[in-house]
Amino acid sequence: MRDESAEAVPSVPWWRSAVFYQVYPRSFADSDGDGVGDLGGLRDKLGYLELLGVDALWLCPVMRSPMADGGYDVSDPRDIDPLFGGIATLDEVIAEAHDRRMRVVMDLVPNHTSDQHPWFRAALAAGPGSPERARYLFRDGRGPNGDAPPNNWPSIFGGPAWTRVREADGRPGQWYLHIFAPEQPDLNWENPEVAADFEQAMRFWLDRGVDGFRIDVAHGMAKPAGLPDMAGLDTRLLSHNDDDPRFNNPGVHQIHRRLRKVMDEYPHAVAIGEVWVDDNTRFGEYVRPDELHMAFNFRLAETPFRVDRIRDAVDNSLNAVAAVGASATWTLSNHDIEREVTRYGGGAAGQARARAMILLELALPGAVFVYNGAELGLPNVDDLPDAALRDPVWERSGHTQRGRDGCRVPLPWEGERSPFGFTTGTPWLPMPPAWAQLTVEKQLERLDSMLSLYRMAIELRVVRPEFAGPGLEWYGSPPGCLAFRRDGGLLCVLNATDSAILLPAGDVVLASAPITARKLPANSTAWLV
Ligand code: TEU
Repeated sequence: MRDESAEAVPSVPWWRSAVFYQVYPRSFADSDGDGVGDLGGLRDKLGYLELLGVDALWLCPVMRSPMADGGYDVSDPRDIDPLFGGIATLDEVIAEAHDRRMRVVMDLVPNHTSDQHPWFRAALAAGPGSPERARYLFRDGRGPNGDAPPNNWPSIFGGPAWTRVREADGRPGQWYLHIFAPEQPDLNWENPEVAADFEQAMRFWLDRGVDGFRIDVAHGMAKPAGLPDMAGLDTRLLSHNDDDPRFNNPGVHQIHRRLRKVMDEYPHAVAIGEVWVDDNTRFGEYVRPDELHMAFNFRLAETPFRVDRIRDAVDNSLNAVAAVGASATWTLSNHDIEREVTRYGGGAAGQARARAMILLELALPGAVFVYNGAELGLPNVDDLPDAALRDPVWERSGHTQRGRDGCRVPLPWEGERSPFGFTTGTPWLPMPPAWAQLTVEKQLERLDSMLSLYRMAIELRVVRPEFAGPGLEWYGSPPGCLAFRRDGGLLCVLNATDSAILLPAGDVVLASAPITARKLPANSTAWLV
């Protein structure tokens, strides 16, 4: 393990332009044959990630959890779940990743715990008005018998955001708030014990050598005084707007300032917030110099393959951070979002557009987040059998919304048949037979594969001086196309029309599709210097 505390902190921190690789541990690689990916599987594949050339890994939650929401329901924030292999295996992952010059960022979940967390069990046992209940958001119900929830808030996963508990005498009692599943009770961040415990968890992992955190629902935590009803009730699942009282309350910034003080004790480490806030000014508040280092900007992931919208997303993302001197982040997908190949139309066009978009993304100034499997061009799996679905959204929506499992299907590594080397057992979600063509093994052999494109692009981004500088300038381009130039001189041209265009002057260093007679085909991107 490197002792970076002794090293001088460089003026440009490592994370500013890093390529992060998001590992969804359940789905990456399984080392023990139980069909669920684990840290041993990740350790065994670190060579693959080094070959891919990424700077850092972001591990989705691996803490102890009953797995009601794929690990985002944490029952012990200072231990690794046995399903993933235990704490010694995490130490190995960190040490080996560091040996291979990759950083490791863990996912922390401050907004809620698991309902199996000792604190929540104690809260249930202790009864109304107790200090145990004061760590969560317990309230009496409305109506004469208290049998209506305390307010009208819906859960992001469907149904009400409140569940009524049974008190010790067996009678229906208070309600507790859960913005996500009932198995994920919201913590009361006004209780000093909550912040203290979270800080303890941060130090616990930082002391073990992790290089930072992805902070789950970083726009959550703070709640409005009195928990008022939501005006203009918004019952969409997995989605919300900026005025939603469940999120983005001003008190959240005080929390981030407090957490930043802990981060500053570990100057090399980074905190990246999951911040679903649309307004640029309000988004920027999260990355002021004394709050989070970076925040996920989801505009590109929400943008269809249209140049006007892509250009808007880029401008907005850059503007949102420029005002506060923070750096941008870019992401096309993650474990909550439909995979980009599918989002861009699927099939050959979806693949071509995803290739074009990764070159666009890697040409931008800032940090890039690659979700595991994107480098293989995996499509969403939209025909999983009902019985296989695990996302709480499926049950909570009364089987009307299938949820996010389609982007969480395990990775195909090798061979001709499922489970494609992912496991020696039965994968936790079935893997499509057609993925025989998308295995790592097959794609390593072909220069024209998605994987080879990622490898070449990431390498060029590191070694070429033309990627230098924080800024970009838009460049004239024909309708349906866009072009920008980086400070260092890289020119990135995207053709989103359905016919080829003539490239401007310059040497092509990489293109997402073959260039003949200086023509950039439809649905593709080229890098020129
Ligand atoms: O997601 C938070 C969140 O708000 C998402 O549900 C978001 O609204 C939606 O995905 C937008 O499409 C985080 C995690 O990324 C997610 O996997 C967890 O289920 C959730 O927190 C609860 O911890």
